[in-house]
Amino acid sequence: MPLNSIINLMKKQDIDIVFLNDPKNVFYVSSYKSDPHERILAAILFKDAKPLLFVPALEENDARNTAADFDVVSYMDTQDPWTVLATSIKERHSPLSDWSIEKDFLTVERMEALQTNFPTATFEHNISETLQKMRLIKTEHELSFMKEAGQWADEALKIGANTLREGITELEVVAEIEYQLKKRGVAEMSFTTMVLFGENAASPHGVPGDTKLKLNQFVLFDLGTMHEGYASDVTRTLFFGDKPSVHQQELYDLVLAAHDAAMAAVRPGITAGELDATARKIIADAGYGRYFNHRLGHGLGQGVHEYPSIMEGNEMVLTESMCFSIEPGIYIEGDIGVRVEDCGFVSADGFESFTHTPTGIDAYSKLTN
Ligand SMILES: [Mn+2]
Repeated sequence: MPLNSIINLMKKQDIDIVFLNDPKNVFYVSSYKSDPHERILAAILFKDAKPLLFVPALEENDARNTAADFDVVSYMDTQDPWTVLATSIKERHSPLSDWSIEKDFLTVERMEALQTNFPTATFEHNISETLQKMRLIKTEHELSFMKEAGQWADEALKIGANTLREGITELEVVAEIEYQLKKRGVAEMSFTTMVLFGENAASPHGVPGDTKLKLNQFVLFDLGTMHEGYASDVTRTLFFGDKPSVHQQELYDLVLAAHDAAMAAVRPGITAGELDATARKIIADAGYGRYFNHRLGHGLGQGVHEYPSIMEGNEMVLTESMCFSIEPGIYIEGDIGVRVEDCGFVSADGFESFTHTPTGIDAYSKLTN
């Protein structure tokens, strides 16, 4: 339980109050997920008292029904939230001197409001890094959500593959994937769904448009779904047509070899930089190094921009239950783009993927029969 771990840490380090207002951290400790926009949402943890969840009045019922370990306190838009908050905190009969705050998130304005209301308190401790490190290592609970998000991403690829036909546009394929997923209860994608035909895939961050699909083209899908607040992320490059050219086959096989080598190299103890190098060497040795123009992968959790970053120079040691993507690619402008990506976690002896869609240049037929 993240909440108990933090409270134990507070006791050890003699921290009286932890003030969290990053919605991701609030969700992590309370299970209450919300985007409060400009309003204040905060989880306040005490060394010696029950934690508080501070929410706008319109969210009070949702928060109460979700955050069982918290007392929920709310404020109306017409009230000064800081006055309400300060009153509730002072009622806790817990020491209020040493605060730990999110130095990477708390705005100066909010910091000043806290100082005004608690003039004798100190705000020196920084809880940000502690939470980042905790969130790196997923609990069983989190892993189970991510596995389910991965299954839906696999399903999305299947829908996408079965939608392909000559003349269909990239955006039509995106629309069909998201329509079918929503009908099955998937409310949210992890990021903007990407479907790119042929040379459009030569931009790793390409934007789907009205390009029509032709025979003997690659179709690059990069997508993910959210499940219970956790993301998945998968990429497949499918060959649509009769027979790939030698060039298409060569580049596809190269990217897949890099992907497979990296997947096989994961184990507790390898560094992020070493893992990146494993895949990069295969592509570079074949002469395409300069066309693999991004890091091998990124961390994954409540979003797709978490730690660890799987890139050259990152000496972070990968350990069990860290989650990330492995996604080598080759991009040649005006010609071709190929990427193969799976996401998963470090297990006791390797990499366990959340996504299981077939790979290989014949994957399209496996998804559509
Ligand atoms: Mn990714």
